[in-house]
Amino acid sequence: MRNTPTALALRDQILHHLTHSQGRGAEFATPFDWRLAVSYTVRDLMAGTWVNAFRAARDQGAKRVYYLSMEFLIGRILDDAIINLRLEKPMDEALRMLGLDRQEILDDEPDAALGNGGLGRLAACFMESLSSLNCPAFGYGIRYEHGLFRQRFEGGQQVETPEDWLNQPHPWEFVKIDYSYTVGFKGHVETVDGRAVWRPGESVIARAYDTPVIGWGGHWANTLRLWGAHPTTLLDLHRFNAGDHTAAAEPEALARTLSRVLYPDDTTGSGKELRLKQEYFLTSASLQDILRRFLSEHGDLKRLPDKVAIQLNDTHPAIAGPELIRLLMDDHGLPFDQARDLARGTLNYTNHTLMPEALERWSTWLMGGVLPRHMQIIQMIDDDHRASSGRAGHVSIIQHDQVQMGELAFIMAGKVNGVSALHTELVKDTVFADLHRLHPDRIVNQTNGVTPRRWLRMSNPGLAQLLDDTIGEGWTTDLDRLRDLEPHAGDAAFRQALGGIKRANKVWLSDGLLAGLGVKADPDAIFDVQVKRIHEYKRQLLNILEAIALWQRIHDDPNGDWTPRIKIFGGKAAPAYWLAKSVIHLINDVAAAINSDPVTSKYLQIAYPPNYNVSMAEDLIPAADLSEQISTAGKEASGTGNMKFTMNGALTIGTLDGANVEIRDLVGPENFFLFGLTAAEAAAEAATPGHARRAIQKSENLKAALQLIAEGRFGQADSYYSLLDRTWNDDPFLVASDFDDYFDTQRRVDAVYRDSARWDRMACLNIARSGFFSSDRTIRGYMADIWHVLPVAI
Ligand code: HBZ
Repeated sequence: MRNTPTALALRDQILHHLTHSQGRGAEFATPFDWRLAVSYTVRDLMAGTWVNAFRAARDQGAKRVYYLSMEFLIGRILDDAIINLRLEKPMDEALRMLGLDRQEILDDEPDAALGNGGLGRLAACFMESLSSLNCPAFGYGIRYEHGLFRQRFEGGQQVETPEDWLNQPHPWEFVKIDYSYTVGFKGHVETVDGRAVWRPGESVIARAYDTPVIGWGGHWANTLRLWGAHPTTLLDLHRFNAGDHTAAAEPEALARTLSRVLYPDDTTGSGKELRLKQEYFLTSASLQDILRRFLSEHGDLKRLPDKVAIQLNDTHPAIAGPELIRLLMDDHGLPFDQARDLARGTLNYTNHTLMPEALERWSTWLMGGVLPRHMQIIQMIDDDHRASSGRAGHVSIIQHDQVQMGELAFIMAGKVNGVSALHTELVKDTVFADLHRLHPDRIVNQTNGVTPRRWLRMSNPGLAQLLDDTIGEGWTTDLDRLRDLEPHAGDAAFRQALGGIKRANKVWLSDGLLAGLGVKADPDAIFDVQVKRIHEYKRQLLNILEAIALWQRIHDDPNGDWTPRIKIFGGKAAPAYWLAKSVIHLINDVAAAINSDPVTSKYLQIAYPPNYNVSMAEDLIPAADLSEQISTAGKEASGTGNMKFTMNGALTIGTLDGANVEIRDLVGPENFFLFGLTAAEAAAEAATPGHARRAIQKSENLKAALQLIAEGRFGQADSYYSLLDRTWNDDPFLVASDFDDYFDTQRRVDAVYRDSARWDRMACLNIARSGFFSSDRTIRGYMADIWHVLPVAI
């Protein structure tokens, strides 16, 4: 067991790093210098555990988990590391001794925004849980120089600027220059002595940059290994000597584009060659690294499935099937059948969406050009699968000259999982119905979860303290213990304490909103929060239309007994997703009109802070009263924000979609504001011609709200013609059909909020019953049902 250092020792180490790592004297140091000195001090305390954990796994011949993901949305590292190492108290004291402002130091750290949204953040929560559970694991990803773009608003519209977190030293990483692999592209395939030999036309070097991920208590640390792309030759000396200095640096520039930027499309794929190359770059480097480690530890390739479990985070690394077969056949001389079986014994695939536009497909022309050997192997896999599945030849990986990555991932996986109970059933019934009939045991469910260390202990220290004092610290690693709070729901003093913490979080957020946006949020108003990517199916439009309708009702009766509310939005739209961008514009235009209305401003305010990211979520979620989870039923695979809100004592207004279904079952229907069509009803409604127009005609509130937009009451009407046209004539996500039920349910929220004893009781029960949504539970499920991996003791 590690000894916790004293405050004095920490202070001395920070001063040591200030001099010896930053080269600064204390009197000249900026917050940046101090933050780096503090980070190096904390990193020193993780490194020993990290090295020992790797050694223990190796000495015990343990099976390891490899999580392959194009995204790891980790956010800031420093505070999380301090908390998991249990350093809060001595570190606070050390910073005080040095006269430093703790918050200023923490806020200096840029977010590592190497992801778009839920899928990337899930990978980050999983990494933390794997370490907290002593499960030997590596996360493999790409070290993007530019993470997800920064968002600004100009005239209410989204403007994107590049993110540049690596434009400064990144104190957490260790470069492992000896772990470098060549990754090839293009070229041709030859047959030499009866064996296929791929001669790539281009290649780059993948270099390992490691970040330790420390678990709770500092007992174990795994590795997040991010690949940076480097040229095989640094400089074209020929061209340099000929005087063409720019062209001489081309190899470097070309290689580095591979790890330059994160693709900002989430549910809409982009189909670009560079993206395919990035996917292969990640996959090939990771598999080469995995095989190298396996061979050095175990030797015999037949044991690969006993020692290696690989998880594919969506289809983005699905080229892993053909790549692993290629390595086993072409480099190690195994026959196809054996290579296929070893690959299938090792690989598993998680599906995160049913949205047809998100299902990856590559033209055989592009795939054959960029990865000619893989195209041959995909053909072999496809033929083999068709031959082995009897007459059921109707499932093909290659269809209409396209390689379908979902089918490829499914066929090459031992297990395929969905991310909530409802989603998994829909995966069986829709996208993979035919494959499910052929392989009825392959699809399993693993409902998502979130790490309670970051999402409770770190982001809501007030609540964490109350929990420690009331039920003990055990909840941190065993979130089911939150159940012990249930008896306290009837205790007025406890409820008051809980309400007081929420109010303090709201005051803190109000101050931030006032300083940052000039929006005045009354801490006694309902803090109604919708934060997530902007997407039609997530229905931010439904929320803002409800705001317009409510504003009108308040105008009708300005002396009525309205419940004050502030609606807070956060989220980015994919840069090419015009309708989503138009929703952003509308929210900002409506906010401008409503916030400046003297008649209604004490009852209704709207705030949309730009550039929503992990750090902003950590400020918003603990201050929320109401969590908006209002996607069209059947469209949101799971959601994970919904879980964070529940744990932090917000009540949910939501549809029966994704993990909302499980949240409602667990917290109890009486503690959840349900509205809207079910998944089956929604599918039927969407298929009924004229549904939108009919629903709008029936709803006075909605018709009037749409009318105000069309009249130009919010900015210029012509900005919103496409949005209005889509709502009236198409409305595939059923904003109109669900509107009245949503509006009425919001009025029920208003009424319940006024009874603060009742509200606080419901909030308490939401927290008490949220234990299931710990990512520790999710990871235990993967370990038992998919990976067959055991934890390791040091
Ligand atoms: O994955 C999300 C789901 O929408 C959400 O319901 C679920 O909770 C979460 C974790 O399972 N999906 C994504 O976030 N998807 C992406 O971010 C994405 C990124 C790049 C793509 C496609 C999708 O090319």
